[in-house]
Amino acid sequence: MKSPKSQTVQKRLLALKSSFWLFKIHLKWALCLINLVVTVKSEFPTTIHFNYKCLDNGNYTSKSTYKTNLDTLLSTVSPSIDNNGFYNASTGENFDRVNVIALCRADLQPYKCRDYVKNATAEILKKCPNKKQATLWHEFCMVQHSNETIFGTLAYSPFDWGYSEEKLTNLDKFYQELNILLDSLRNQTAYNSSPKKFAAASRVNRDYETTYAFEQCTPDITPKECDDCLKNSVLLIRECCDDAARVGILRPSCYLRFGTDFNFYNETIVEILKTIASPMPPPLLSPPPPPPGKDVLLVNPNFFFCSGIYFIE
Ligand SMILES: *[C@@H]1O[C@H](CO)[C@@H](O)[C@H](O)[C@H]1NC(C)=O
Ligand SMILES: *[C@@H]1O[C@H](CO)[C@@H](O)[C@H](O)[C@H]1NC(C)=O
Ligand SMILES: *[C@@H]1O[C@H](CO)[C@@H](O)[C@H](O)[C@H]1NC(C)=O
Ligand SMILES: *[C@@H]1O[C@H](CO)[C@@H](O)[C@H](O)[C@H]1NC(C)=O
Ligand SMILES: *[C@@H]1O[C@H](CO)[C@@H](O)[C@H](O)[C@H]1NC(C)=O
Ligand SMILES: CC(=O)N[C@H]1CO[C@H](CO)[C@@H](O)[C@@H]1O
Repeated sequence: MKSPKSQTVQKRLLALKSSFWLFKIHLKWALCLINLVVTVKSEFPTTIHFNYKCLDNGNYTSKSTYKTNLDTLLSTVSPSIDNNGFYNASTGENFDRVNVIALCRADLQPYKCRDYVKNATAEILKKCPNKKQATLWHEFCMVQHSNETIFGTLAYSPFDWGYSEEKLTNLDKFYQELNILLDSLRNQTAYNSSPKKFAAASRVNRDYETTYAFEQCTPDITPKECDDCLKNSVLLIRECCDDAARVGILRPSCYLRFGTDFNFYNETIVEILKTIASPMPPPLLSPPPPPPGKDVLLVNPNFFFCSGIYFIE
């Protein structure tokens, strides 16, 4: 990993900066309205931010089979991405083989996922022209293409981050509280049994009204790998981001974001997905009694149950 500190100056105010200013404007209006309406719900930031990394591991030329394959493959992403917001596919043979993975943030409606992913697949070609390997994080989705196999592979890098101008105060207390929230979300994200590997929640603490956090992994890695990926992202928080009040850590295999006061995720969808996922019955609650005199593979039903859902609250 390269030293995150050295990039701090250039990275300052990256992705989350203008959403913060938007938020401030919203907040002013919200404060004006607060006597009139009981609940003031904030909206998603309207500005779409992009982070991307073009890898210097091979170029393709504009007339090549590789380019044709890449264009073809990227054009299938938006129409084919599933309702869980995940897509992986490959096309071509040998040195012309292209692989792609796309993942939408779990709190998006499918039609928005398709729109954003369409935009992201077009952007990645613009941002990383002629590059065989590239990763782009759109505000609401991630697209990655490579000539190497990427499906089912835990990838910490390339990685990137974004953070706000607004700084935290009372750091030790804040990070202590934040870690409780992030650890519990990490467990839920990695070990929940739904096809969407994510968790989101908020936590009230003394100095900041509320901290909101969101974690997600691509569904093609193991729970343990997801857990490791997010653990690494948590460790980066205090190194990358100047103790900012809003931070996003972007990796190919996992996504982590938190922010104070402003709820950046769609709580309605998060709640719906929680109620769908929570009561999931363990698949083998009462296994049939083994027929006498035969060897059987005993499966502890608690394994399924315990590796299932960890919704706290
Ligand atoms: C991907 O491209 C790089 C650079 O052209 C090459 O060194 C590498 O072997 C390729 N990988 C595969 C799996 O073809
Ligand atoms: C790819 O092209 C860039 C310039 O666009 C060049 O600097 C780089 O060395 C090339 N990489 C390879 C592996 O040929
Ligand atoms: C992607 O969307 C952004 C704004 O949301 C827009 O500025 C950009 O032009 C779009 N890119 C493409 C390739 O359509
Ligand atoms: C996360 O889950 C592990 C077991 O899977 C458990 O030991 C640990 O206490 C859990 N942590 C939290 C914060 O829930
Ligand atoms: C959140 O999701 C709900 C339910 O799908 C939708 O009606 C609402 O427009 C979404 N909010 C935003 C800000 O996208
Ligand atoms: C969910 C999904 O599309 N999975 C596919 C990803 O790619 C691998 C390898 O090409 C397939 O085996 C999976 O079915």
